[in-house]
Amino acid sequence: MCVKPPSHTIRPVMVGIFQRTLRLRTSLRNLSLYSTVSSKARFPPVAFLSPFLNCGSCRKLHVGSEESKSSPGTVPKRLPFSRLTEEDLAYFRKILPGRTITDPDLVESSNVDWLNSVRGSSEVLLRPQTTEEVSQILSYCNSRNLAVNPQGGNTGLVGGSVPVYDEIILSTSLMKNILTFDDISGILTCQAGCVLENLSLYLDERDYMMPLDLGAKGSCQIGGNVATNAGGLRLLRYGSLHGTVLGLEVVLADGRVLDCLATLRKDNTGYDLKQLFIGSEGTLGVITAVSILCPRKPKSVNVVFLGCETFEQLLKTFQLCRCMLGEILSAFEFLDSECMRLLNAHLKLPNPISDCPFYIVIETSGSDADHDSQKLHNFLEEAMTSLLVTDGTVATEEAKIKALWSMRERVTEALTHDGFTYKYDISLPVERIYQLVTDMRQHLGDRAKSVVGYGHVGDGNLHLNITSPAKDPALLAAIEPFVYEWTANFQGSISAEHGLGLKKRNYIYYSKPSQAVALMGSIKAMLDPKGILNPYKTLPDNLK
Ligand code: FAD
Ligand code: 2HG
Ligand code: ZN
Repeated sequence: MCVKPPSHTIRPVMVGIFQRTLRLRTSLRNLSLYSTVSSKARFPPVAFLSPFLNCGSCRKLHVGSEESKSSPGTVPKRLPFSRLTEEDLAYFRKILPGRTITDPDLVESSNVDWLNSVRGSSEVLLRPQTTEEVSQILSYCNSRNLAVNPQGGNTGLVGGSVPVYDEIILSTSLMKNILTFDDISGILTCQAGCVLENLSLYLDERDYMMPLDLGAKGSCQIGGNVATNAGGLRLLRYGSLHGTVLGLEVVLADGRVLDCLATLRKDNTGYDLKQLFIGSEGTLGVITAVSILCPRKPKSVNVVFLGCETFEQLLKTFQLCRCMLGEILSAFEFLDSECMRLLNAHLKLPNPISDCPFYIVIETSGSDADHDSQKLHNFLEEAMTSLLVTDGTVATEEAKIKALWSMRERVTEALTHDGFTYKYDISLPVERIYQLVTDMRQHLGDRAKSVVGYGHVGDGNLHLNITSPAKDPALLAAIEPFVYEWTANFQGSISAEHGLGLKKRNYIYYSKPSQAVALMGSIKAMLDPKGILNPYKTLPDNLK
């Protein structure tokens, strides 16, 4: 039912549009919720033992525990790294006085991931402040054959940010200095441990902004963002970090410092080595500093929250949006009604419009409020009169913009309250993305508690999340490899933006040919011959 009057957040100019189209909404109530999509299970479920561990209130397993060894295909075996000794600790205390943490209560939070789904058993957390200190740590660990787990804000979603066994945790949290900012070019250089939101606030005061934004901005660090090649909510407009990162400083496994911290837009002197480290998930080097190209802060920002009856209409709205909003479009995100149900139930966030099967968050960013407002007005009028959208609300003030964005950004948080969550981060041709959700629902029947779809429509990136009251191996066996085979069948990627980490490392072959994976193995062997950097992550077990 999409007949609720538009909420108070609609600007006066928009109110008329929504009022005029109330009658259209009523007629839409008779349409079916979903257009027909093939829901035949194309691939039979194959039993699979997962590296996922219990989370939330459920019983936790330790990756390195005896119990975990009963899943040999999935939990990697501990590699023959040295064990930490008192001599090692004495060395670390000498170079990092007061920043070599061994109190188990203090190390605990760095051993467990944000999802509370994987857990290591590291005994030491190192907190360097300078590149030189990182270099000393790695040089020592390499010579001693001690494994190291680089860690930023520990918000990663694929089990890459925490140790699997007793790897030393090297945290960049104290490396939080901004080094330079050029207010002509908009190029920022900073240490890797700067929290994304702090960088955004710093730039905001200077009329600039970060080219990336994500729900974890309050905790994630720029080094972690680069290491995961995080996509987020603004990729549609500002592109990926492969384009906006201009330079990196990286400490290699043996302690050598690779200074590629260029601040140039153009530099074709040989191979672009920094690209290797973007998205390498801490397996090739520790990123210690980043230079990044930042766009000007837009003078006018609008956020629209719309409701649609079908995913086909949502896609048509996307097309219309690109056509009519063009250069001012900065985000086009979606969530389905199941996400809305979880936001209401678990976070008490009320739906800002009437109930619909699909919701869209559109953001425009431009330099002329009147011009942007006129464009948005024309777009909304067209979208409403052509029956593509059935209800909506517009925000121009910061607090309201934030409130509308939270409907999209907080779905991940809402899911953590729904039960044990199986997460899939899939790239597909955009017209296919919701078909995976409907096919999965059909495939699982009532075996799952919730099956929800949301994500970055503009980037063809679906976040398919499935919950169950507790960890459920039978459910998992029904989901995987079905989800990966389905994705591969449409030439999609099994990891659009979160990386592979521990959880997805062995599924890389669904999206990469074996020659490419073998070459990745050669690069790893060249840069980290002893394999001390983030072992058990990203690369499949057969390469180690
Ligand atoms: P961590 O989680 O600490 O580490 C992630 C990986 O990078 C690990 O493999 C780690 O070893 C490595 N690493 C960290 N720092 C370094 C370093 N300095 N050098 C080398 N390796 C390093 N991701 C998206 O792409 N888009 C989103 O929209 C998005 N939204 C999210 C929303 C929420 C609520 C949450 C919890 C996560 C979200 N993520 C998203 C996941 C995303 O990958 C991370 O939030 C972020 O990029 C990781 O940064 P971090 O500092 O927390 O890194
Ligand atoms: C997002 O876009 C993040 O909100 C998280 O990438 C997605 O939790 C997820 O599945
Ligand atoms: Zn995402």
